[in-house]
Amino acid sequence: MAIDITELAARLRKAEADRVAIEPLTDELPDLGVGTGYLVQRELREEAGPLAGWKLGLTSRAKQTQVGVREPIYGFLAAERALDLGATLDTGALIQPRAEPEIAFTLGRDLTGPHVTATDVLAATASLAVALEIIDSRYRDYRFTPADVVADNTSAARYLIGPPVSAGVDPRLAGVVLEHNGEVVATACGAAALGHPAAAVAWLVRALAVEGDGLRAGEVVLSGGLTAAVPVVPGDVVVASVDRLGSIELGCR
Ligand code: OOG
Ligand code: MG
Repeated sequence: MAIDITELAARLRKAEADRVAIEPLTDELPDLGVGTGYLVQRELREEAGPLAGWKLGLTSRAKQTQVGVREPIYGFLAAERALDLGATLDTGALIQPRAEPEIAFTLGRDLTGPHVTATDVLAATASLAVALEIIDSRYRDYRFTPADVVADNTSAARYLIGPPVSAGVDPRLAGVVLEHNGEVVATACGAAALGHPAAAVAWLVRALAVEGDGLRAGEVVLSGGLTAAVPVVPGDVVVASVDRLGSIELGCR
């Protein structure tokens, strides 16, 4: 069967707009590969308006185990999906939201190329910040293959970035605490993301290089959830803390 990229992108866009989860694309198209998943994602990206940057997915063992996909992936961050500090999350706009703590990088200069390392990433970073990503798979119960989740822009939905901390902090050994309604539900450290959050960003730069793309000065990169994600419902409060980067809090309505 010929694969219609535009139709698959439309299906995902409709699921998001209607807030109704769909079955994985691979139920119908078992041969759908990750490469085709990225083509669907690219189509969504072209319609998403201005981009704030990029996101890594499934860079930690905790995240990989939670969704049963054992390879890192990347997606894009639409500028209009950013939450302001102090704002509440409208869970009614989403299907099955989950929150996860991440470390955000803001690039001070462009970074491209097939051989970029974690050291290069740290040298090009203007600031780091604690972040909370709100993911929302468009697939029922987060059931997906790597190709499905890549097509669905790696479940991206909303994100909240804390105050920038100028580079000089090495986040590898930074402790991470995730609290849900006052209870510590998970702890981690920066190294949970591919050994070093900057290594995760370097992986992204190398992956983008294959597409002739790269990071631009001013772009934000979420380096991937460091713990398993926690489901959120109205009334919940989630707090993410990272050593030397501080804490951010998100209330849900
Ligand atoms: C995939 C999205 C993964 C991360 O940080 O690992 C992601 C999912 O869990 O649905 O954003
Ligand atoms: Mg994430």
